[in-house]
Amino acid sequence: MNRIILHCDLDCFYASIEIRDNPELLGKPVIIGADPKEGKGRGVVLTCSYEAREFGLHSGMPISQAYQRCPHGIYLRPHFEKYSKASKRVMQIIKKYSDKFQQVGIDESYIDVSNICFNYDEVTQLAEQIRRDIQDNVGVNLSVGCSFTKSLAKISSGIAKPNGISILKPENFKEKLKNLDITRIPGIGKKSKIHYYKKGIKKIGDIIAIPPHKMFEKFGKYGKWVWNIVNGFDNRKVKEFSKGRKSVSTERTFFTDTNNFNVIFSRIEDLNERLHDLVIRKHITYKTITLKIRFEGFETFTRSKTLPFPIQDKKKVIDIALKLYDEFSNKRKKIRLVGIKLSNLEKNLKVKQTNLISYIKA
Ligand code: TTP
Ligand code: MG
Repeated sequence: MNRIILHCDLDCFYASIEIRDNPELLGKPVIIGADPKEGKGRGVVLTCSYEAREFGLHSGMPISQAYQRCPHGIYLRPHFEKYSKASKRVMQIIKKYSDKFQQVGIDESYIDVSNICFNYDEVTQLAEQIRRDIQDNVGVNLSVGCSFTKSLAKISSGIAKPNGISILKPENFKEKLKNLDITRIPGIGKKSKIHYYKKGIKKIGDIIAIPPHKMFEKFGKYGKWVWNIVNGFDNRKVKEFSKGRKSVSTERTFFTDTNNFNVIFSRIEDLNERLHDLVIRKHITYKTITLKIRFEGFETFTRSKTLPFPIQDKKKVIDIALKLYDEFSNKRKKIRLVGIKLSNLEKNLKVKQTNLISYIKA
């Protein structure tokens, strides 16, 4: 019997919380991120409502560009504490439905319900129940994707969005995927798609059809991984790496507050070295990299990046940490503390220090 895995992901999470708390925003283009300052603002869009997405807005877009495309949008600053509280509540609720539960981001989780549901009607009922539970108790929309592997469940939740359920069964998943654009695959974004397009690969069907060794020749290890997942080969289990340990992190306070980039950079490198001594020794891979910054006066912020699949790559962490650092638009303030956290951990005895995701631009 195939496994049955659900991937649960909230719709436009930060924006949904703001809309929940101010229903007048419902149905409007709501953008969460930096202050656009009438098009002159710095920083990025963290997320936006589906109405805003119709204007081409998306997470990571410079806020100035978002403003050009959607000047009448409602631009709000984030309230991270509120989101963190809602996230904890959502995860508590989802966890009730299965012991095999794995949180993978602030608003994303997998549950394995193979021992709970025996056919796809039952799966649909269960997914509806979870969605109602979240709506009644947290007041936001959850989309649920179901399939027999984690990666197909994740692609499926993308199909389900917004506010729906989608099921990819062993007997129909190839048919349902074949006409979708390759950017539906986790990890293939706007930049890496160009690479695939150049070699004639545009639809998921193009990947399904190609012999696997060709994918390896053309796109390396990541290409082979992509071939495997769209053909239904992904044995990864829904399980936390360890009940006790969900992340590894380290942080340091500066002797005196500083905004000297070289000092900050070398401290980030030190922290990264120390974390990698540990993760290499313990054969730990991670998917999420978080940078913590405390400014003078104790204002503390974190920024995270979650990759589509686990890595153990010291250099990549530095690259990502620097990009995250760039997102702090308030560079004039001096910094008191920096920290790095690696989370979404998995144990992998075979892990090598290689850059498995060289095709993904972070
Ligand atoms: P996502 O689940 O990727 O996006 P989303 O929930 O906003 O929208 P979707 O309906 O497509 O799932 O991310 C969850 C939250 O994480 C998002 O609301 C804001 C935050 N986030 C960032 O801060 N930076 C980012 O680059 C992304 C992608 C998300
Ligand atoms: Mg989401």
